[in-house]
Amino acid sequence: MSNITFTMIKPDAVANGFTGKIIDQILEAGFTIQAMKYVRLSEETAGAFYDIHRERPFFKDLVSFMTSGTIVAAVLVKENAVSDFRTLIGATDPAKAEAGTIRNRFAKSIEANAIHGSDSDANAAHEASFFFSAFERF
Ligand code: 3AN
Repeated sequence: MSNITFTMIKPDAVANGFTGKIIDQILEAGFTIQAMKYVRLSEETAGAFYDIHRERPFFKDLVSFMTSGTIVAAVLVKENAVSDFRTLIGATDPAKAEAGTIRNRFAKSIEANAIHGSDSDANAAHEASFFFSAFERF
């Protein structure tokens, strides 16, 4: 069972002023924050992060969206973190996300979907170390 997951509050949610509300909902759900920072992704960094989607039709738009503004990257700790966090954020498409989930409350579209959550323990570990050095994790 995992105890960490990696998240990004995406440019749409940061620009719309939802950062505080989203962090509050994450803490209320029992997660603690091991690391957190503002980041502005370059095309290269966003492309590397989403490398598994490189062949997908939405890849170019995804990179352009993720580099369009500041994001908040964070490593979160909780028992069963990956799965519980996916439940908390809701489906990729906010129109299909359950009521009360972060994407249901704050996302506008499948692309501008407010927040990222790792989809496996292996990816959580990889994504956390992609963004944070050991000195930035507490
Ligand atoms: P999730 O973030 O729910 O794990 P993934 O990993 O399948 O979803 O997709 C990564 C990101 O790519 C999504 N968060 C979303 O921003 C974007 N994305 C996924 N599917 C689509 C799609 N059909 N059209 C546009 N963007 C998409």
